[in-house]
Amino acid sequence: MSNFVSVANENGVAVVTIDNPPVNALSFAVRKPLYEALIALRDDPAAKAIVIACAGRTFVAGADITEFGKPVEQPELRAIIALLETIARPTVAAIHGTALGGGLELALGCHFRVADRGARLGLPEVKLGLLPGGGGTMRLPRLVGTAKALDMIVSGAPIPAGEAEAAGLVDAVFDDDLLAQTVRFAGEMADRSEPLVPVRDRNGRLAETDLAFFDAQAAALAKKARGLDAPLACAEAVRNAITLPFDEALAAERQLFAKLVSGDQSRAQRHLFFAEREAAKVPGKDLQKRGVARVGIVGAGTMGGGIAMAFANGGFPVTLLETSAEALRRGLATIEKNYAVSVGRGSLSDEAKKERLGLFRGSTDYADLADCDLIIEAVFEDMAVKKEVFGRLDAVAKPGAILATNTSYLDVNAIAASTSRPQDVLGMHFFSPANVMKLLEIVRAEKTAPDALATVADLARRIGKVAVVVGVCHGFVGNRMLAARGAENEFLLLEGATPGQVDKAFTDFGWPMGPFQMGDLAGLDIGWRNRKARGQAAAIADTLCEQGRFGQKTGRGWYRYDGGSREPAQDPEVEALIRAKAAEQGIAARAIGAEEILERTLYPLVNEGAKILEEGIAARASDIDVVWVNGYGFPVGKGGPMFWAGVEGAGKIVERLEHWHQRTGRAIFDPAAMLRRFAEIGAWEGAGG
Ligand code: 3H9
Repeated sequence: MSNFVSVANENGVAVVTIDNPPVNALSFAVRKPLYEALIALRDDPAAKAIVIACAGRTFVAGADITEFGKPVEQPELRAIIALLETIARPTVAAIHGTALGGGLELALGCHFRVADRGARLGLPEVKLGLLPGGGGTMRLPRLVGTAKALDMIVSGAPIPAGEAEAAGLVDAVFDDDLLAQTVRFAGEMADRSEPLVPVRDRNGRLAETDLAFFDAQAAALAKKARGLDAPLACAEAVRNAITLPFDEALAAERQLFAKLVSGDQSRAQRHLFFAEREAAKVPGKDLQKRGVARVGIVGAGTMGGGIAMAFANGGFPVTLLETSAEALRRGLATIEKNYAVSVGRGSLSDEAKKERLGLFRGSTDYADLADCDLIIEAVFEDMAVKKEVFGRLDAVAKPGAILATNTSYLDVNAIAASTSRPQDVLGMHFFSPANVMKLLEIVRAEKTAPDALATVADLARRIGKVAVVVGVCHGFVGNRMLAARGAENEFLLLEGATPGQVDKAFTDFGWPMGPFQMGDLAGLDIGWRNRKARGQAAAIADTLCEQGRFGQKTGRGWYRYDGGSREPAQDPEVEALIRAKAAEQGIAARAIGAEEILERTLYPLVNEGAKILEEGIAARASDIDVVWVNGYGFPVGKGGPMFWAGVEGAGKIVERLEHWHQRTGRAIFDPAAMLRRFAEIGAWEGAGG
């Protein structure tokens, strides 16, 4: 007996309860007493069956992630599962909440699994850059078949109890009183005296596997892995389950796990797991939150509509305001169409669509926002327009309502100052499409009240967003750093690189796409308009726009997209234009390698991040990583720009920044004081930031 594991006898059934809040992770403090309890019960005639259950809000949610990278203390999870499989009386896992990773593997060591109706089961190790290392890749396919197992293990997505029952993963689902029902179930299994077959010996489903089909499925998944090792290792391990004897396959799984857990990618992904949870801990989070029952959105365009959908998806009633009945009708029609697409794709039921649409109330009258507790402005990006909107909101909003702007660049302090209640004003910078993208930058203005901030941080979590609190500056964290990342793009072209070479350096690094392809996708006219408004110019991009080459939507941009294709093709016309512009400026073409491309784009990105930290615009380096991975596609396997900088080494980054600073004189290369200091003291040298 210990504080973490207790044993009770209920009608001849031994109930082993794990109690390790908050998520019952399988720390050493749990494994040791659990192993000892099972040894004692194995030979205890008073226990006709054994139930493994958990106290608190969930079944075991996995191995203890904080223990990875440290020496493993015995007994390991594998030893506990192996022990379970030697027990000659029925063993039953009683699952509520989530049975994830090592938790599900523990349950797979039992003869039976029963679950509460609301439970979810999965092997999410891949999201931590790992594969299930406790026999999950061997046992799950034996119950659900290899196709389903591969899908679950490579996606890492958990499935609900009902689906698990249909797939053969659980033996019964109960609507209430899980523990009592499980004890009754275990007793019945004991009384039946039927032969008990451990999951490891159930080979029927494996024999059904069509290996050629499996390999095709695995190859398709490998294509999507984009440089990540874990999804490939997952597929390899499941294949081993089909082709190798159990113990050999298990040994191979163990080796694959050991390699992944000590590698940079998993370290980076574990860093992100904790970084996201840290980012959620905004100062003042424990303050009394303001109640939010209804959300108002001003503007039903792409951004406003997406934000409105994000709240409706989270179950919040929404009032959508537009300037004219026609604009409102168009906005609502787009929302309806978006939901219809989800229904068509099978990701939303017709009933859920109706429910969500039922949450919308449209209006063209500001007075209808009077009952909203949070009002988010998503109108044209222009200070005068925003100030006018906030003046009107100030006049109609109820006292204590939070007024948020979705601005991407503008000064939230100035917007707040246009109201009589700056303490209630903050920024909520959503990313497009707002109903899909997970990132939310919450902008804290000078006078924002801590409880308003805490309320919005809490709401963000409730609508499934990953929120990061940032300070006021042009472009906040994400867009300000994006400008630094893109500052050299045209120079690289003028000096001899092609858009295709730059983009390839990015995709080889692990980004989903490079900056030029991204520009074509977003529309080059957006940046053109912004540059004109700010009196700026970009020699090549401006000319492309003058020629009507706005990107994918016009079939021409940095690339050509023939016949409506979405695949970019290199365009000799663009290359000729680049060379002509270079000649105008007297720049000779030279060969530019991938390393130089990365140095001149990603080192300025890191440098700007360091300046943001120095200025207190972001509270932690890991917050910046969360922004870049969730909002801009920074490769998860590299942990975000600041973590990656730590792996790359501050010394090397400063040395190369200085090199480019001397050569170009451009400020983006002037090393931040923080980076210089890290280089001097030898911090951030191969450790991860
Ligand atoms: C594995 O199992 C490997 C095996 O195959 C092989 C072994 C040989 N460990 O998310 P929350 C902390 S790999 C340590 O805010 P929720 C978390 O940091 C593992 N700590 O709650 C946070 O701490 P704090 C496979 C963990 O209700 C607190 O618990 N399993 C772990 O929104 C609350 O977390 C997974 O990948 C852990 N395993 O969501 C599951 N899990 O309060 C990972 C959580 O100090 N976990 N913490 O910030 C999750 O997905 C979610 O936490 C869960 C609850 C859905 C369970």
